[in-house]
Amino acid sequence: MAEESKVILHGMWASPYAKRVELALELKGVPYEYVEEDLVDKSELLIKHDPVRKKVPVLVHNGKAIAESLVILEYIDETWKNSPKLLPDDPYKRAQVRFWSKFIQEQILESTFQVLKTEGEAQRKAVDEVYEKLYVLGNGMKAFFTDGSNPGFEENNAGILDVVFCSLFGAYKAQEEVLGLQFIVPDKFPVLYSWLITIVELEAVKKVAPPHDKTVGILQHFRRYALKSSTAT
Ligand SMILES: N[C@@H](CCC(=O)N[C@@H](CS)C(=O)NCC(=O)O)C(=O)O
Repeated sequence: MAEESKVILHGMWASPYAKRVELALELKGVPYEYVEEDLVDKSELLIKHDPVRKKVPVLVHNGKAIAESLVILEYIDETWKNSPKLLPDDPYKRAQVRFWSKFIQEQILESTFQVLKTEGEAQRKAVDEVYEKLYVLGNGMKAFFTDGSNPGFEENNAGILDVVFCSLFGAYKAQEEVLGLQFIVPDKFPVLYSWLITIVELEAVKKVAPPHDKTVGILQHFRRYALKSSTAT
């Protein structure tokens, strides 16, 4: 454990990016203070700590601020070296974890937002795009898991990839309720499905997961707002 640590996390309960950091701190057993941000009226401290993006999450460790969720996850792993190791020791496996985490962040997350923001034909197209990307991820994970890189089947071997995947699909029941469809369809994506249902059972995940009804509420709100804005333009 790092000595004399004062850790503050600026987050927002529904942010998948902030959830990743909460989950990583929880898995590592790092005590921290949590500051819930109102994203329409951000705190002066958030703006001071992240003047470039002014976004959550920001982790402040002994007065030093770190922004960008994937950067923060690596910082946590390098600072608190106790298990679980969030990144593998082997450089090649580490590179794979970084590659697939970015793939989830840059490709899949954006496409799932499109599904939430559209309806009718546009939504069908967006869903197909998510499925294409999940198919690629599923194949990638099959290869990754079978070479001995276990996904987080236990609290003590969960890593960055588990955290990133879970931050996007951990609330899959709420997503299904709001959208009336499944992203991680068991028959289409068996590896991803068994990975997901295993991760959501981890104690740390249950601890940081927001309540189902609250998540349904914000997804519905976000969807209504996005659909209204698109018909207004
Ligand atoms: N790439 C960033 C994305 C962070 C992000 O987009 N955060 C959103 C909340 S989900 C935010 O703070 N939005 C406020 C704004 O854009 O003003 C990360 O991984 O940390």
